[in-house]
Amino acid sequence: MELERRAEAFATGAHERKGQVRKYTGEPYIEHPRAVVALVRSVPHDEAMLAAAWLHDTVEDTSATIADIEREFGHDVATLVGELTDVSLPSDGNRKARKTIDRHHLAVASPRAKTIKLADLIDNSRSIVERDPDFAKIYLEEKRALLAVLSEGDPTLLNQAREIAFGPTTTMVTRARRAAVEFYYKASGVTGVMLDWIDGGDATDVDEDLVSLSDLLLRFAQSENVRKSGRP
Ligand SMILES: [Mn+2]
Repeated sequence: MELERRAEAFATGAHERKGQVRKYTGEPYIEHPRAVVALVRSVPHDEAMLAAAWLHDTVEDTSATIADIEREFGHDVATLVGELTDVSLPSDGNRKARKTIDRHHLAVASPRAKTIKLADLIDNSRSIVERDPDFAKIYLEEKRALLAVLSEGDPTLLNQAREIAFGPTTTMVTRARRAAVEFYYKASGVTGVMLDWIDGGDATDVDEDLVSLSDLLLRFAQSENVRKSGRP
């Protein structure tokens, strides 16, 4: 059997034997790894990443060990699953302290593992935002901290995760700023000026609900006029 199908079968069996179901919906737990696999498949990936996506919660949630994964699926898959397995212990303190330890573990993980973690974060966040809006506030705050260490993951999934964790408006502003910088570079051949303007914080007072690319460019042009002529 090919690697991915074996990983699917192993994960399905391990979560089933544990009687594990998805929180909120009660559906078989394997539906979560299945959704994570689909997200990883939607971006550049390799077979080991798909296998690790199926297996990513087995060591954390079932009796399977990293040694089992290594024996069944080899070193590469086992390394990825290890990178995706929380290392904190209940004795490490409260939820916040444990989350900090696990975040540091992910910060040093490989870009491939970070891509799978982004997919995991997207699927979990979607179900929590839908089913448990009260808990979502704390949860998304944790996810925002986590995203800071996942920027080497796949850019498409990073963007999707950011949209969930920060809200679409902020992402739109970020995108508009990036697009504006590129547009300005291409149009003028002058580099650095607009980036300095944005980095200098002059763009941050833009009302996030109103900002658009044309609005941003207009504001930049106005600030340039002020800078060059010394008057508005
Ligand atoms: Mn998971």
